[in-house]
Amino acid sequence: MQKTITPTITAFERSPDRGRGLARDTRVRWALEEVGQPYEVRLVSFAAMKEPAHRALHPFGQIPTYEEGDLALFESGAIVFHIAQRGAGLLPDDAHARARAITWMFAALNTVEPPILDLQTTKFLEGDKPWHEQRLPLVRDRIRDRLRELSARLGNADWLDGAFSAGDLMMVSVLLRLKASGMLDEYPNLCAYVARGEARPAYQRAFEAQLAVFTGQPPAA
Ligand SMILES: N[C@@H](CCC(=O)N[C@@H](CS)C(=O)NCC(=O)O)C(=O)O
Repeated sequence: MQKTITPTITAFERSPDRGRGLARDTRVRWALEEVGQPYEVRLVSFAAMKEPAHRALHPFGQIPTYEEGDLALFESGAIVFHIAQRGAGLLPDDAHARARAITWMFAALNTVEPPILDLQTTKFLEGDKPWHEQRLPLVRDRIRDRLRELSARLGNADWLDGAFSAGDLMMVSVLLRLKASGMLDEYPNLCAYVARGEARPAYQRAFEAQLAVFTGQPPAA
């Protein structure tokens, strides 16, 4: 990165996913690891996230946030984009390739993530509703539509558009939310794509760091 200020991000003090890496600080940690930028983490409780001090950083009272000197950002997409612009390795130099990588970041967040989040909402927040069982297959089908289309585009390629980029980082992060559902297994090339992302040393470091918050153990050296 161009600046030497060590950024500080926020993460859950108690991660509801029990350290499975699904909270959105993981994608930010991953981006920081990819560009080799050291960072600090401030852990916040659910109560503190809703306090004015945190809302000054994040109007919606959520994590992650990112502070670097007098710059404060929220929204994981904006944060990863900022990191990718400052560091090397997440956005190609060629202007068109760079614009396409950014397009994939938006596609991950705006087109692929929403139906996946909908599945989590219906599972965890609407399970007691009388219409839950009818809604579930509809939500799953909307996810399948996106997975089928993404799988067709990826084909046999390693990454979505040439070399690994912030677009892949975001897409893999989004798809990881589906792992436990088994839905990814229907698309072997997407499974392999996600596995390639998870195998990256930068991802592993990010995963271990967020897990350490949950276990209380320092990340393995
Ligand atoms: N669109 C936001 C979503 C942020 C978000 O939903 N954060 C979750 C953790 S992954 C959160 O803070 N949830 C607690 C809450 O909303 O109270 C982003 O990408 O950063």
